[in-house]
Amino acid sequence: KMEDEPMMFVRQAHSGKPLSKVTVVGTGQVGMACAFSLVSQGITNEVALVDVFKDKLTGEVMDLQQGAAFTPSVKVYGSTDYAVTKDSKICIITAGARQKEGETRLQLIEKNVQILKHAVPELLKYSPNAILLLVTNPVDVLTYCAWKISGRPVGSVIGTGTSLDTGRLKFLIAEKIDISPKNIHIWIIGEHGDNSVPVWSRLQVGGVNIQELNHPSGIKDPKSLDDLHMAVVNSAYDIIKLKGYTSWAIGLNVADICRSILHNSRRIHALSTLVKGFHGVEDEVFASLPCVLDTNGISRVIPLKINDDEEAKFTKATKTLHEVQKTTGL
Ligand code: 6V0
Repeated sequence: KMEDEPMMFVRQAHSGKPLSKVTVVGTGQVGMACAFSLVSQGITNEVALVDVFKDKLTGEVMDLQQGAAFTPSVKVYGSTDYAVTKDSKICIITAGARQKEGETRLQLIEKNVQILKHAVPELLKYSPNAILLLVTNPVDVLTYCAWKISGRPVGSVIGTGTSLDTGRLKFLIAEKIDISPKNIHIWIIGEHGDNSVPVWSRLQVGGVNIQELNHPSGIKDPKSLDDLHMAVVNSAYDIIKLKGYTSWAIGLNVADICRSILHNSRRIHALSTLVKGFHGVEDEVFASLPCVLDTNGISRVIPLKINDDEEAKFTKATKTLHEVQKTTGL
């Protein structure tokens, strides 16, 4: 008889399970690439979207929800009201102006600081312990601003920083020598974008140092390395010229960072954080270094050994960033 049959679908009681909800603020090209990557890979089971532009937001929410039959089980919803973000573990900020053709990242600052002054307190009102993950440009300066506005511990306010630059470089090297990008060990540190610093002295492929690598592509030739870095620096400009914005690589990158946090993975990513005390930096400035990610955000910065030339470029970039930070008055 039906009554005697065991219950097949017992709902688990909610027993203080760690939070895994992810909020994405800004449903433009970048925000939606982040949301799509999170949903399609099932990195979280709940995504909340926020934007000021209601029609676009509603359309994006409907469109993504209607993929539910084809993805891992993820709840997607959105609102112009930040109440929808309640109890988020991670809040990703992609809202704001993006570079127009020929515009630099640093030129975006004024508009985007204003957005943060509203968004950060609203997010923390509903998720006081959330990790803030900044994507909006100029990402290093805005991560510093978000940290100041938030009053949160430094490890819980993170910028994507040079994780994208590093990923781009891994891809370009991988293509050149026909090895998976996952086996290329290289860091780009410092400022995301124009003044980023590739740490060539630490480049390894499957444990083999660059100087010992005899590949027919001549990859270890300094000119070849310089060209690869220039290609990374020009990536955003080239892609913006061709399609108007960049989205897929940053979306995948953000999802990968969220995975590391939500899985308490202790993986290392190049992220924007407070670099005072590293490589001779004395200013309270945000820039990228390799960082360990766990469930609370950045737990440690890796004291990477770099050569004098790399250190000089790193400290020069932090000086510029510090000057720009000061203009925000935060
Ligand atoms: P977009 O497509 O113009 O989207 C921006 C979105 O933000 C729009 O939907 C706006 O309606 C929304 N918005 C504006 N003001 C607010 C507000 N106050 N509150 C909520 N939402 C708001 O831009 P796109 O998505 O292409 O780029 C977003 C940002 O990401 C830009 O600053 C880019 O420069 C930056 N990127 C950063 C990268 C990185 O590596 N850190 C990489 C790519 C782009």
